[in-house]
Amino acid sequence: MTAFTTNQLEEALTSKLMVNFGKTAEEASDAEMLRACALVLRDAMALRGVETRKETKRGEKRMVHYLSLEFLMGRSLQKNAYNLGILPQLKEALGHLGFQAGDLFELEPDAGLGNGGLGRLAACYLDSMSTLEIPAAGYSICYDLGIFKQKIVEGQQVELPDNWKGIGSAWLLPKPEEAQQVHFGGTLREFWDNGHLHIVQEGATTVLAVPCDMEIAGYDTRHTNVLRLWDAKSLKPVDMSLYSKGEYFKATEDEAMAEVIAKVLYPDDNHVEGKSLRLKQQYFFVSATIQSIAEKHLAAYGTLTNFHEKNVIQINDTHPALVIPELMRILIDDAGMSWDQAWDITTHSVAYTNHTVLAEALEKWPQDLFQRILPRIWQITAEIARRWQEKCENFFHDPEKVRDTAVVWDGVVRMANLCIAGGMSVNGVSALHSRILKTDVFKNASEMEPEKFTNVTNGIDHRRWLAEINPRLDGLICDLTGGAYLMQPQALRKLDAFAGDRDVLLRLARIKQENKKDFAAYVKKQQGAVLDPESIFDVQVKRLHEYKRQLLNVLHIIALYQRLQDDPNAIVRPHTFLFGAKAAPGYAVAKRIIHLINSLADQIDHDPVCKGKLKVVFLENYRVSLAEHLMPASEVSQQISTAGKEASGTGNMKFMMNGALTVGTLDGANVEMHDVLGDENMFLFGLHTDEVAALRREGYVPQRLYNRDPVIHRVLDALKTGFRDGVSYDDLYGRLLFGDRCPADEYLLLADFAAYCDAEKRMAAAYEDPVKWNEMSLHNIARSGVFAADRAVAEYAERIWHVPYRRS
Ligand code: 26W
Repeated sequence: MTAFTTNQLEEALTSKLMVNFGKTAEEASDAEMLRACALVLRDAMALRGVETRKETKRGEKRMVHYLSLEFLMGRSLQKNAYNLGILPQLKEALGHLGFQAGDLFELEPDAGLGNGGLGRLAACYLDSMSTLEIPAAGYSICYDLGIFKQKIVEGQQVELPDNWKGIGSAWLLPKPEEAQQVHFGGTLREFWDNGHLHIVQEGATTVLAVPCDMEIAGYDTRHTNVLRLWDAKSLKPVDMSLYSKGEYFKATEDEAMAEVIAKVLYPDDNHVEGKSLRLKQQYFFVSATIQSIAEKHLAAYGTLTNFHEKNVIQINDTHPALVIPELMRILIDDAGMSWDQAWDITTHSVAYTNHTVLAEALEKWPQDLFQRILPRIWQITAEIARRWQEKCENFFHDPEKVRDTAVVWDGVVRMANLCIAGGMSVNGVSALHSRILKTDVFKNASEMEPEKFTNVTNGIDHRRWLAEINPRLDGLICDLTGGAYLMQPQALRKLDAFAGDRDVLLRLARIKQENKKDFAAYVKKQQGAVLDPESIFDVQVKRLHEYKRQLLNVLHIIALYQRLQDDPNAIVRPHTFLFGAKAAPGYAVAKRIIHLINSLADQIDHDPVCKGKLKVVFLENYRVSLAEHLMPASEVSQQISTAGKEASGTGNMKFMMNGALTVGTLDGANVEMHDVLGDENMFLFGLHTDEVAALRREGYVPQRLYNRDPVIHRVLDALKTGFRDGVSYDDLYGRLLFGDRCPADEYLLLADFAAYCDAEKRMAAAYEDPVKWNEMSLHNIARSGVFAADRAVAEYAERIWHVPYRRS
């Protein structure tokens, strides 16, 4: 069933090079060959995509539409070759043609159309939906610029534009004939005709949405779905009358206005800005998407009355929440349905996933902005809000609860409440997170509509995050248990049986060692830093946010450093702390923490006492492709958020699957990791959610800890003094002890500090017993199957989407 033999691939690549670049393989550059590879694979996938859609139509199957403002796809060549089952053939063909496959793969830019967890989750789910043969499509914006490239200059983050489309666009197939029009602004005119009230939006600005499709091939199947990325174009041609008058800029003004919508991904993670361009982006992609779905549905069934039977729309957080009023608009204004019928269809089509409980991340739009940009959508939203509020009033008879659950209140539109009102399902992304939604964040709404609330714990694409990136470990697993785990991740459990097998543990240790060497070579090449593969690789990689507590990790390293000052023999095992994190460009505190990590790294590098004992490295520009090099080489995974704040985490799962041991709090999916691993296979520490709440109620005073605990005292003082670069971190010191327009030590770093140091100590001690360590590592891999995206997507399919899927 393979798509290509080596020979066929060689031929296809050679002719692609000739047709596209007028070159032979000998003449072609790496970049040209990379493009040729992408085009050859894209052709093969496009063919399968056509077959898949035909089959979906023929079988009148229900289709899943996954809407997300972010898809953090990373690279595609190796992944697609892997899923098509032609990775070895591709490598061989490239070799014959005089190219090094590894170099070519490394040349591909990441498609970084996302910030962090939410975007990467969407990418992993696309893979599983195709692999499980679910008719599905993803929808987003075809940003010109993805997440910024991070450079570290003199210890500080500098953002550079991420122009990924040069080579990256080879995967995209533009479909201009399927373009949609999206209208902004203008005024509404109402008139009666034929006993019907009609509403038209006059004087609106129209933007053309042009789809660019990226094929998503499943593993071990011909099933191929599509990720539809909307590009924004101006409808109006350049105004030549202005142009001929010499007003060149004015002539292209409309064009520039339209195209700015798809210009750049907002680099904010867990923090809303409330910018009008962001609202325009949301409506742009939502409207284009729903129009395109409705158009195809009408073409297939001739009516929208059965829309909900044939379509389900999953919205990735509230960012696409406008699907609810937009679908209502299409059903009422375009299809002429009554409000009640339209509402019935909408509330049986849309499902909402919440990904964060942070108050500053919950989307709220000022009513006047909303109304100005989306006048008709505002009308519909206001009517949804009015009816929902009436229902809440009749249910609660409590003004406080009515206020809390309202969709529009005090001139503000609350998107999460809109999703609860208009959705058929609301889910959190880990057991703990879903419980917090029910008992805290959405307590009142869940009392009214308990049946809507559910949990689907996140999962990751284990074929990418294990098999593809860690071929040595994949080899060991296949030797011991066969390749069944690729389609049945729970089969990894069989590895548990080898925990007592010294040979297996030794092989596992060697694999990690080899991976560490590879990673050290990679880092040397990328940024010149020298890692000692004999040291512990202790890693914290994720977006930089105070709740994720990178600063707690830093405080512990400072304490270690100070111990080393007192006693140069305090550390026996060399320890390398690796950080990788992008800070939102406007998040000043996060940027200060990055600077601090680099100041500390520099101090340690220049202190002879630390030589061969302690090292800190900040990995520049953390992204999917860097994570792919890093995960197989990691030994310790830092998952240390304040309990109750991390919705799930998915990095934690990637580390576990690659055999790293977790130092973590009982937060997000760490709780479920602990359920399968027990205390003995991870290093838990810190306050639990209820203890966090209790401490806050009592009144948390971090200064007391500072005054009482000499270690904390000395560590914090070092922040104030700073390091050899002369930069003082007294702002961070002040934030921890006194707060700064926020509570002192809002995320309870000092409260958890002692417990954290102890956990690191237990971890370091465990490392000294390699047999024990590797046993634990093996258990982590063995029990990670439950965190496969295939399991998560199967749960969505069964409990929320009600669509069949391939079982193996
Ligand atoms: C509007 C600004 C904004 C942008 C992104 C607000 C909120 C977000 C996301 C919801 C933040 C995010 O990525 N959340 C993460 O989602 C992951 C996938 O479910 C979880 O594993 C992480 O715990 C959660 O932080």
